[in-house]
Amino acid sequence: MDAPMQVSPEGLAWFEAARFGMFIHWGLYALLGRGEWVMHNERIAPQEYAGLAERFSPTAFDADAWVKLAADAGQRYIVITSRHHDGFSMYDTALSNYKITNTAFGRDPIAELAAACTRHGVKLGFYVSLLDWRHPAYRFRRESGQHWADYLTFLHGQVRELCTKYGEIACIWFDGDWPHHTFTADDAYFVPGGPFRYKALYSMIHTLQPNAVVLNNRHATPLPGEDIQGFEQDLPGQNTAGFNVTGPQVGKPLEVCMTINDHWGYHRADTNLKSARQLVHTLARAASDGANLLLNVGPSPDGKIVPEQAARLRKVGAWLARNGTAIYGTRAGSFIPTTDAVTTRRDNTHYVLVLNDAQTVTLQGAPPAGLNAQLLTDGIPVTITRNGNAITLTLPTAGRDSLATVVVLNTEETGR
Ligand code: FHN
Repeated sequence: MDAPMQVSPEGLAWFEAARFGMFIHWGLYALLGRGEWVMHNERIAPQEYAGLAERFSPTAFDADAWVKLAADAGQRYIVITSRHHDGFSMYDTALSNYKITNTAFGRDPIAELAAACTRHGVKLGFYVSLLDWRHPAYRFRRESGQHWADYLTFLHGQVRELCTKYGEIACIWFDGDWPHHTFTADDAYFVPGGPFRYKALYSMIHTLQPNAVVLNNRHATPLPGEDIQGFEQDLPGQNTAGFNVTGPQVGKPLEVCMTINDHWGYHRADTNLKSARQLVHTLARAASDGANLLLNVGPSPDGKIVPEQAARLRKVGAWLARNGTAIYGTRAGSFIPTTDAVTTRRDNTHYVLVLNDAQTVTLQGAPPAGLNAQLLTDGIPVTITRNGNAITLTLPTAGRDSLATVVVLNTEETGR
């Protein structure tokens, strides 16, 4: 019998209901504090870059503190970089000596995170870079005499490790194969030496971890075996960052990944943080599109989640503690999203997430008669006025939430 090629229905349902996750970009690059692309951007030779491993000593790393923060933020899963494009493994792999357990730090943070995730009821998943700026069989085949098959053995072997060493996982999140990107002399060494053998890779994951979803951030329509369609730095259907050239595939579960500031990896000078209000609005818009939000933090080289990022996450978590029923386990909204409001839906209940401070909000695509409306948090009634296919809600002045106010609309309608 052929190996299963998709996640189990239970795994997919869990992932879709989770709606909010923490992305963590953490690696040697944190030491330089100029983002995770610093090795390429500043043309640092692999040997020189490897010197960072001698200095890497994140003694403040506390897996429980990280996972507790995610839980406090209302994030139901964590996706951490097991190996980014720089080729340094952040766990105790048997397939490379270029790894965190060979530094003075000597610990396996991913094992510690896996244990902490179990303690705090958060799921753990792994980012895996397909691209490797250092591996002899990826970048230096001519010099090393190694072959593309050697890289595939390494890559598939690492994925097997991640699927077998750390208990049940949420996902494997691939990155670094970008079919729509035009390579130039500048980044010619990014080009893989052959196919990644996705069918075998995905079958292995789905066999070893039947409840884990596979996502490949190829900025393209998902391939067979990819369970989720991802969007980078944009909501589904938008393409302000230039990555999302293909629109959302109908019926596919979606995930948006986004930075809190303008970098994934730790960047000392990047203080352009999105506010808690902006983050709540992005989470609401993603949920109203039927998408999860995987929100990134870039921990510092000493192993701490940057306090300004943590503070924003806690504010989002406090909002979710009041309003999470409008986000978790919901489906995309039935009303047309506007700049003022978006909606999500659970059966016959619609949640209107009001994103401005105006007293009225108008929604197009009104459901049938028999509607009633109230604020989610304290049940204060909201007035509904109909005008053809539109409804206008008049909100009370009391009970408003400075991040986003949720109105519950109940209808007798069935189905979507
Ligand atoms: O190049 C990476 C980047 O460093 C980061 O990991 C993001 C996360 O979605 N993905 C790549 C760009 O597509």
